[in-house]
Formats: sequence, structure tokens, C-alpha cells
Amino acid sequence: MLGNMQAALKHSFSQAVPPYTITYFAVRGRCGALRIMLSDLGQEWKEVVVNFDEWMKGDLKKTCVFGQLPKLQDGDLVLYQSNTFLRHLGRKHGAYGKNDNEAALIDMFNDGVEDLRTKYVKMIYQEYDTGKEAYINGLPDHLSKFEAVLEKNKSGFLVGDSMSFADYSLFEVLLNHQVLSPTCLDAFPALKGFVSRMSSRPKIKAYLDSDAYKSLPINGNGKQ
Ligand code: 6SG
Repeated sequence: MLGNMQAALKHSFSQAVPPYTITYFAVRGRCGALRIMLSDLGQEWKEVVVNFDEWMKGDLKKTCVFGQLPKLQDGDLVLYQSNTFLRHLGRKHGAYGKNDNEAALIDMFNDGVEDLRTKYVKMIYQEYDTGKEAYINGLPDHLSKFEAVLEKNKSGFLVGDSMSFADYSLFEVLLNHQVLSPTCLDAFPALKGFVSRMSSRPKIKAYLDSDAYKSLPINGNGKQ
């Protein structure tokens, strides 16, 4: 009897607790795409917010595989590296293509997005005052590559005819770039259409309209 009750309690408890926990600083940063993806997939998650003073004590840093956040927990599985999170969710929730070839192309485009994200982060944290203008001037060169892909693949997604984790990552990086330079997509109708379609997916729209999203700065140094 007690065993049954315990089993029942355990069952209801495990349903009430979100399967995913994100541990990160109070920024969109490297969890922006992940949170949008979780929202669109209808997944619940818990946030553990780490502040600067707590982080500087070093105790948490010591426990992190690469000494950095974000961390994603999925039950007993503990992951680091933001693009690993996207791949994990892609695998679990059917957002990693229909076959190995599509998966390889999705990896390729996600790595292309990562290259742009890395350049963006470097400009934001290391050379915002001196390098922002040159960065914006150089953007069409990067954006035109993604424009060409979306123009060619008529489905509206980067690969095949369904959503992948790379689409969420591209979408989020484009949102950040529209904050940096509101007109940056004007010459790219396919990218503009992509952002508009992604933004109007009901679960993404609800998340982007939420305080949880709006209250977080894009970056940790107040620049955007
Ligand atoms: C910073 O670089 O947030 N992790 C960051 N910084 C702290 O001690 N390749 C992996 C990945 O994709 C990169 C991880 C990433 O997951 S992300 C980290 O751990 C360290 O290295 C950008 C971000 N910045 C906010 C921030 C961190 C330290 C200074 C500014 C928030 C504000 C102050 C403290 C915490 Fe802050």
C-alpha cells in the first residue's frame, strides 16, 4: 500500500517538475535560442539564475566541465556547451532532419550561425565602441549567405521541409542583429520573411511577449 502511494506520489511529482533546468546568468546570451526552441516545442523548464558575486566565488565554476555556463540538466544528464543543448533537443524532439544527410546539413548551417554569433559576441564584449560600425557595415556579407539558402529552399526552413534547431539559432541571432541595426534585414526579403514567420508562431510569440523574455538583457555588459 505504502509502496503504491510512494509510486503514485513519485509519479505526480515527476510530472510537476519541468524536465529541463537551465543554469545561467540573467541574460539571453547563449540560451536565447534554447529558450525559444523549448517554448516552441511546448516544453517546460526551470531557470537557476547565477549572479556575478556568486559566480566570482568560484565554487560553481569549479563544478562546470569547461569552467563556464550555461548548464542544461535533463534529468540525470548534465550538459555544457550551448550548441550541444540545441542538438540534444533536436534529437529528442524531432528537430534534427529526416535522415543523416539532412542532419549533416543542419549541423553545417548551425556552425555557420555559430560563426556569426561568435563575431557578434566578440564585438559586443570587446570592441563595441570602436568596432560596432565596421561590424554593421560587414553584416551584409554574412547575411547574404543565409539569404541565399532560404531563397533556394522554398520550404521556409534552412534544411528540408521542417524546423530544425539551426532555424531557432538563426532566428535568435537575427533578432539580436535587428536590435543592433534595425534596418539590417531590409535588403534581405527571405530573411525578413523567415523572422516574421518564426515570430508569429503562437508559442514563440507568447514567449517573446512574456516578461521572462523581455526582462532579460541580450548581453551581460548592457550593450546590444
Ligand atoms: C559567458 O562563454 O553570459 N560562457 C560564459 N562566463 C563566465 O567565468 N562555448 C560555450 C557555450 O556555447 C561558451 C560559454 C560562455 O556554451 S556567455 C561564461 O561562463 C566565465 O567564463 C556570455 C555571458 N556573459 C555574461 C557574463 C559572464 C561573466 C561576465 C559577464 C553575468 C554577468 C556577470 C557575471 C555573470 Fe557575467
